Amino acid sequence: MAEVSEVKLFGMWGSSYSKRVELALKLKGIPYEYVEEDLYNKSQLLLHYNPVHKKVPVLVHNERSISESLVILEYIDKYWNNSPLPLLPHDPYQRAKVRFWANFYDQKFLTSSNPVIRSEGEEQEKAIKEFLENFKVLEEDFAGKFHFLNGKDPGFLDFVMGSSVCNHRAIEEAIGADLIDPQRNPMFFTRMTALKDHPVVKDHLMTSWLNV
Ligand SMILES: N[C@@H](CCC(=O)N[C@@H](CS)C(=O)NCC(=O)O)C(=O)O
Repeated sequence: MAEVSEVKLFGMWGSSYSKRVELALKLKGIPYEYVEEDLYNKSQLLLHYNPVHKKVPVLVHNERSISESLVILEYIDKYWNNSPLPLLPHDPYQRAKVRFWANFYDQKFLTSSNPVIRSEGEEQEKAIKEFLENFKVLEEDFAGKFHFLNGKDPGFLDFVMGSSVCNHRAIEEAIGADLIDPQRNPMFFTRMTALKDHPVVKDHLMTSWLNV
């Protein structure tokens, strides 16, 4: 570990974005203080540390704040880089690929920006079709790849995807249709099932969170 550090995470229990950061901190064994935010009544500290987006998660490391979950994950990986458990691959091309898919995943599938839940009728049917097509694209990129970064422990993309499986399930319930299923998305399911069984995830995530 680089030096004595004071690490605080401002998060919210139901936030996939916060959850992925928590999992990364746990995996790397970084001690931190967790501060639960009420997003209907945001604390002055949250507004101070994330004046631009005013959202969780925010990581405060030795009084310096970092926001945006993907940026935070990269920071954690870079700062605590002598941990035996890297989040991103060393190879620059592979790193770029992981970042690409993480951005794709957030842009296409996460609830807040997801038109599947924000539309009705024909528009919703179109949004569901697009969701399935995008998932197919993601699924095809996984084909033939081992589950985790080092074959044993989860990495960046696993946490990005795993932290939001329960969101997909909530959307499915709301719209009354399956979005992801083991037949259509075998690679995703294999990867998420392995994630669910990983000790860090088992200890820190409710099983319903990763209901694959
Ligand atoms: N792109 C951001 C998204 C963070 C986000 O949307 N956080 C939500 C909670 S899940 C939030 O704080 N919402 C409060 C608000 O929109 O005012 C990230 O990756 O960290």
